Amino acid sequence: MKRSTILALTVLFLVNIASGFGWTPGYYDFGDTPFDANNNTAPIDYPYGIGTMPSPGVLGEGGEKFDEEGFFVAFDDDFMYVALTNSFGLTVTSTAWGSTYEQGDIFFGTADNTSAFAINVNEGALYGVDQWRHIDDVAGSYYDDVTIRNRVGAFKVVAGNALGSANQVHTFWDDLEPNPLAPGDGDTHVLEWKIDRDLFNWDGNSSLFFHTTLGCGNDLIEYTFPGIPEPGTMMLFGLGLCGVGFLKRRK
Ligand SMILES: [Ca+2]
Ligand SMILES: [Ca+2]
Ligand SMILES: [Ca+2]
Repeated sequence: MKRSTILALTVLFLVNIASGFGWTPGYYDFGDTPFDANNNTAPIDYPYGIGTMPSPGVLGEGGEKFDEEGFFVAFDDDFMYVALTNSFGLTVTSTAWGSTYEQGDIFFGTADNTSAFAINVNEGALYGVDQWRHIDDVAGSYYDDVTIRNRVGAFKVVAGNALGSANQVHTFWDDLEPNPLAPGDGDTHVLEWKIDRDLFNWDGNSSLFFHTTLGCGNDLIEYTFPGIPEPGTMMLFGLGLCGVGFLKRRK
């Protein structure tokens, strides 16, 4: 066997090991890792010297315990698929504060109302939202810090219409995360939902804005789905490429 062939096979083998993570028993294959740029960071500059890490950063219990670590959205013709990765699943308890905080609902909507809809994560149901509430007013939460309370925004649905079920699957991996924030460990939860697109009113090509937080406001996920290109746009793009091919051939 040539040395280059051996090298190619070795690389293939290593790639296969690296992509060993699967989304099973999930609904959609989002790729090889459940983490994205949200892992070990927060889109908020927290006070007390914590900075842009999930609060409390590397102090005390550490922000790892409260880390929201990945968020994924995809559509096919019939369904919307959403996945959230975090360190704790549906609830996390702070031993320092003696409080338990819930994972917030998954709010989404278009630019004119980014909290128009929500996946109620406890019921596994999709809601049209009439009223939502902020994070919990309990020990250890950022409720009293109005800037952060407002920044993390809608936390749970209070009133609305149940539009239908959001099929939900919750998977736990022990020590999956390779580089957790000190003094945390690598415990990883992935929550996934599969929702019938007919349940909510969306034109398919407007951007959809998603956000979710947890009851203490210690982290936040914000995600923009850019919309699905209209078939007309795809066709024009295709024609454009054909045109390039035509021009090239004429040279
Ligand atoms: Ca993490
Ligand atoms: Ca995070
Ligand atoms: Ca983690």
